[in-house]
Formats: sequence, C-alpha cells, structure tokens
Amino acid sequence: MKYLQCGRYRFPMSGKQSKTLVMGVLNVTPDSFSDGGRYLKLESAISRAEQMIEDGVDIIDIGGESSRPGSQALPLDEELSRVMPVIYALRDCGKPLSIDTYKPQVMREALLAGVDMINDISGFRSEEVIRAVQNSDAGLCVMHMQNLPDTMQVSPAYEDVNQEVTAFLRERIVALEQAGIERERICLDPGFGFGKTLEHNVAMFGHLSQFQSELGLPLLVGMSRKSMIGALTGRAAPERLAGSLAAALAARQHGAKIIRVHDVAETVDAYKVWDTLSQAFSMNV
Ligand code: 9MG
Repeated sequence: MKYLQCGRYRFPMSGKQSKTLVMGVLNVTPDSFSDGGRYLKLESAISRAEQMIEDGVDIIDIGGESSRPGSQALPLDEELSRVMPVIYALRDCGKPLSIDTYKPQVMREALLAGVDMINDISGFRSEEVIRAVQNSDAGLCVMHMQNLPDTMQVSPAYEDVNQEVTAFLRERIVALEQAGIERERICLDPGFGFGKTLEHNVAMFGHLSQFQSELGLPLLVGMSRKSMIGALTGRAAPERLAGSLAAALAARQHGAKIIRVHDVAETVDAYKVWDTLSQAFSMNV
C-alpha cells in the first residue's frame, strides 16, 4: 500500500483504508478575520480551525500571504508574525498542520514549531527551499505555477499546458529525490488558477488521471471558490459553494487524493452522500 508521510501522520493513499483527504484553508491574512487586533485575530483563527475539526477536516493549511492573482509578496517578518502564533496554538490540535509558504525561513520556523506538511505554491524551486525541508519528515506539496501571483494571470501561455506541468513536476521530483527526500513525502498539484486561463484549467482537469499515472504520486487539487468556478457559473466568490462542491466531487472521481477547500463541512457531507449512494449503486449492478 502506498502512503503519504506527513510529519506525525501517515496517510494510506491506496487500498481500503485510504480516503480522499479534505484539506481546510485557514488564511491568516488581514481580510480573513475581524479587524480587532492581533489577539482577536488569533482567537478567530483558532475557532475557525476548531470548527473545521468538528466538521471533519483531515489537514489544516495555514497561510499568511495571499496568493490571489495580483497579490504582492509579503515581508518575511509580517508573514512570520501572522502564521507562527497560529501554528503554536494549533500544533497539538490532533490534526496535521500544513504551512502554505514558499519562503525557506518560514518553512524552517514552521517545521521547528511542529508542522507536518509544507505546501509550496512555487514547487520547491530553489536549493535553499529544498535544504529547508530536507532533514524533516514533513509531507511536501509540490505545486506548478507560471510566473508569480502578482502577474500570473496577465497572459498565461503554454504550447501544451499538460506537458509543461508534467515536465515541471517531474523535474521537481527528481531534484527532491536527489536531495535524499523520500517519494513517500511528496504529493503533486497542477496548480489550478496559478498562471492558467479557464481553458488551461479545464485541459488540466481532463488530464488529472494521467498526471497521477505518469508521475506516480498522490495529487492534491485546489479549485475551491476560484475564478474558474466563477467563470463556469457566472458567480462571485461568496456564491461559489455549489460549483466548488461539484469540482471537489469530480476531482475525487478522477483520482485526486487531497482536496483543498474553504467549505469543509459541505465538502465532507458531499463525500459522505456520494459514497453511500455510489456503494448502493454498485451493489445493485
Ligand atoms: C495556497 N493555495 C491556494 N490555492 C492552492 C492550490 O490550488 N493548491 C495548493 N497546493 N495551494 C494553494
């Protein structure tokens, strides 16, 4: 059976014991929580995490820097002061913590504080980043992104998006393995919305099971509330729940092992209903 090693946790990725993991988004950015100062923001982040745990989350992904299209890089000190208190407060919450960062200094601090996974939207591109995670046993999410968030949606272009994403991910796997990092620690993410048009996103979606079979590692997929859902439904971000649930179900059907979502309770419910109904269906055919 294949596993994904994530720090203190080890998730089966195949066989009867495996299930699609729901990764809940815990953004600690100024627009995420009430404007009541640092302490109140910390309290709100902790209650959000507690709610996610009650709702059935499998991994909590903590992020201090927005990666929305057009967003600017955040100074290191500001990112650390946003995420570290949350990591300290949650490290013994009973669920794996992931840190969403591309900065090696944040990775090091977060690993010392006990996070179980590093979610790097820039795909562990530099030697410094690889060194930061090399001697840990944290899970690593390697994501593809064309350019950087501030300009990535200006004019994304590929000759063949699936080929280029596959080549990038393959090259990163080799670099990580050459640094002595076990394959069991790695999962891959084609990066929906990160330097991609709607057509690119749809083409990548159609290729999900090939990404999985060609690269041989578990896939993490994040489409929740993204502009591709908006483009397909004509809805603004707060109204994209139904579209996001459809995307989460479809991604799972096509092999995604981890789904990164904002709406944990709704996604967990959708999976429960789907599982029961599809089991009933298969018993009848
Ligand atoms: C931080 N972040 C925002 N969207 C994401 C996605 O689709 N995948 C991953 N791994 N991280 C994301």
